[in-house]
Amino acid sequence: MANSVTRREVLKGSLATAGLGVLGLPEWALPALAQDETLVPFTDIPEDFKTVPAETVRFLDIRKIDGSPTPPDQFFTTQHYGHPQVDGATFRLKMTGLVDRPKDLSLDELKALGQTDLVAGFECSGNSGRRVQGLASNGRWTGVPLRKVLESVGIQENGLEVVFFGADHGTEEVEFRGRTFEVEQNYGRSISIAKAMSPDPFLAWALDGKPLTVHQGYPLRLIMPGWYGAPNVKWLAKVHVQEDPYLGKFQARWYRTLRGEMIGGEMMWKETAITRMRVKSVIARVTKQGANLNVFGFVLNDGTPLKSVEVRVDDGPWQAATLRPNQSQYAWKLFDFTWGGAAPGEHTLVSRATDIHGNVQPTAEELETKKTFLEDNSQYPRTVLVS
Ligand SMILES: Nc1nc2c(c(=O)[nH]1)N[C@H]1C(S)=C(S)[C@@H](COP(=O)(O)O)O[C@H]1N2
Ligand SMILES: [Mo]
Repeated sequence: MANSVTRREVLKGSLATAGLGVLGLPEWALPALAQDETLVPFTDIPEDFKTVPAETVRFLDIRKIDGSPTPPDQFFTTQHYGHPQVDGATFRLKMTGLVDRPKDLSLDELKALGQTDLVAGFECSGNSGRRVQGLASNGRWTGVPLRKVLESVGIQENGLEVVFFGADHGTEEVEFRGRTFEVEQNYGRSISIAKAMSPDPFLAWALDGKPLTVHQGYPLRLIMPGWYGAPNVKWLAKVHVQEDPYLGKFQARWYRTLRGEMIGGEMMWKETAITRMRVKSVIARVTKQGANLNVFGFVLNDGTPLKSVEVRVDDGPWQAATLRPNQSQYAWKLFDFTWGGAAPGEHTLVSRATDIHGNVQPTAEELETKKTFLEDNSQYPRTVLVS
């Protein structure tokens, strides 16, 4: 653990005397603690971990999660081509392709089609322990159901997919049998017509009751409740209905999972697109109160109700954690676990979530047949130093 805050550094109290938490944040930036409650430091956070590694990239400091949705200025953020500047006043969403009435819709016209409000959390499919699980957040979004927008233009019978293009673009190399073509393209993702017409997807213009920030896709983005970040297209510029599957880079090539599964006694290798979130629980904060340790964390998944969240301390048995009430089907789910009588020293804590369909959060070893690093929902053991 050469790369981590060492036990010695924590013990000698250098961080405490500087008044800084392990991520270099002042302690007051954390949710209010009870008077007799103190933060228990994690010893597994890489020393060089920064929550804001670049102007357009931000990780959430998951220790700051409380019961309310993530504030926009803390919401994690990342993208491929940087930030396009879009003027909300002159903005028009282009509706093109296999539709009866192609249209350019202003924000006001979209708002007149219907309004829905949903707390929905998501993580980047590349989120993992390497980023202290900070590529995840939970927002309250306001927007218009996608179905309403599609009904207003009418989908033609031969339409198969709806493709969403952002205003952001870049030059990409497209390889074909040893030849490479350089083409300019926009960020694009697609879903089936059936999914597009289902009640869930919506086009959001607000986060936390305010217009979207530039980071989150101002003025309009797609929200796919229960799905990973990549399909949630920001700076939405064009919605295009087509007869063929969309095979753009960020749909078919960049965001892919290669995984081996035993099916009918045979190993089957599958390459799949990044869609629904795999069930993942994360221990986000540990505090000490008297002789008890309060262990707190979150779960993200595809919206399937959970059967259980369990916590294991060191080599002990799995023990049930308590789930807080859901904010919505698609909000992240928060859990608490109380551990009585922790001896001073370093301990390992790990959690695992199980949904009602029997999907169990796997261990890292159980994920070994997943060869690509996306969709890493493995159990995330945390080390803490109890004083
Ligand atoms: N237009 C556009 N939308 C995009 C992306 C992008 O590069 N361009 N990146 C996607 C990815 S990979 C993620 S994880 C989420 C991040 O959303 P956030 O910045 O609001 O957290 O945006 C998605 N939507
Ligand atoms: Mo992502």
